[in-house]
Amino acid sequence: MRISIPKDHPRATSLRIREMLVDGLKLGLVAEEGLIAHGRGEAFDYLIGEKTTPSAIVAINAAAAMFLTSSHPIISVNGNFAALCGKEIIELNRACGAQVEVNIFYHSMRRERAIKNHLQRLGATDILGVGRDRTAIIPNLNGERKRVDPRGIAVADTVFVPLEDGDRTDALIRMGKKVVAVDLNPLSRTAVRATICIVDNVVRVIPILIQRILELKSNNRDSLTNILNSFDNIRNLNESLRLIRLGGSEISATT
Ligand code: PTJ
Repeated sequence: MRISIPKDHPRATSLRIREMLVDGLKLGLVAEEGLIAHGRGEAFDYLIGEKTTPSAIVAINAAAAMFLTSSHPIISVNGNFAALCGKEIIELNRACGAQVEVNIFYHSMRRERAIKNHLQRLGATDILGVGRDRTAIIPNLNGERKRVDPRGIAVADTVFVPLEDGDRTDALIRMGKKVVAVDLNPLSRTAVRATICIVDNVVRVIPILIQRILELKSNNRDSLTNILNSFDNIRNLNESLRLIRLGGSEISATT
């Protein structure tokens, strides 16, 4: 049921993000299980105060440097990401040249095509990983996610995986690829196994990431490599946990 969310509702933004997922479900982009996965994310978002933390900014900076130093980066898109950030996925593709590949856990041809059509309606031109294009295999991975496009994830040096389930991150790392993840849960296997994990809501991350890529574009390779070398994923995850413990969202009488 759709109600008009009062602008001054303390959870207004969070409720609007929920509605984007419900709309995505109705459009056939999001798996039913995607709503539950979002709920897990929401709980962690609450704990970090529903804002981008300083440690997330450090990770976004490193992710921007990673995109700009990669020769074949790929943006992997699942149902939740398509529903939450459709327009921004195209902007990210234009900002850094990374191609877009659909790769979904709860696989169906219908949903795969719906995600492709949705992105094309928003202006995407070349979407990989749909239908007969999934002829390459990620080794050491079970399930349909192992089937990827031989022009995309299979040969990528860096894969961007927002809202991931951990198995694939692990398998991609074992293939020698760099993995940039966005996951609100700093304890998840994805977060721990990724080369760079941004602990923040993907809705807030992508606009900042695009802006940072555009700002860093004119930097030389050495300075980008310095940014990457000074980033330590586990240290950054621990900083995110420390911020949660400190109370990104302090209890007050108005909460
Ligand atoms: O479209 P499909 O079939 O590929 O399915 C996508 C989901 C997300 C359903 C699937 O990959 C899945 O089940 O994922 P998991 O294992 O539940 O992991 C999703 C992770 O994303 C969890 O750790 C959540 O905390 C986190 N998460 C949820 N919403 C957000 C988020 N992280 C960042 N931003 C969010 N909005």
